[in-house]
Amino acid sequence: MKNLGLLFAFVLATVFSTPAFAGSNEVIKIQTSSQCDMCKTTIEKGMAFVKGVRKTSLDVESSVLTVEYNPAKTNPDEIRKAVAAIGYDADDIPAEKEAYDKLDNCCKKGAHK
Ligand SMILES: [Cu+2]
Repeated sequence: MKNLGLLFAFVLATVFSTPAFAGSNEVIKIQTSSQCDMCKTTIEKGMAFVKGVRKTSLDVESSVLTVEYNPAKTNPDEIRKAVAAIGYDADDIPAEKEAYDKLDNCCKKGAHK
C-alpha cells in the first residue's frame, strides 16, 4: 500500500508539472531591431497585450527581447509576428512596414548604431 501511495504521488506530480496543466511558462529570446529606451517601452507595452505573453523584457544594449509565454496559448512564431507588427524585426521576421514607418526617427534602424 505504501508503494501505491508513492506511485500515486509521482503520477500527480507528473501531471501537475506539464505546461498545459500547471500553466508554467516557456522563455524565448528574440533578436530585434530596437535602438533605444523608447523602443524598449514601445515593445514592452505592445507585447503586454499579446495573447499568451506573460512578461517581456528588452535589453537595450543587445536589442534582445526576452519573452515569457504560455505555450498552451501561443508559440515563438506568433510572438515574433507580434514584434514585427509593432514595427521591429524579430529574428528572421522583418518589421511590418506600416508600423515601422510610424516609429520615431530615433527608433529607426541604424539611428544609434
Ligand atoms: Cu527607439
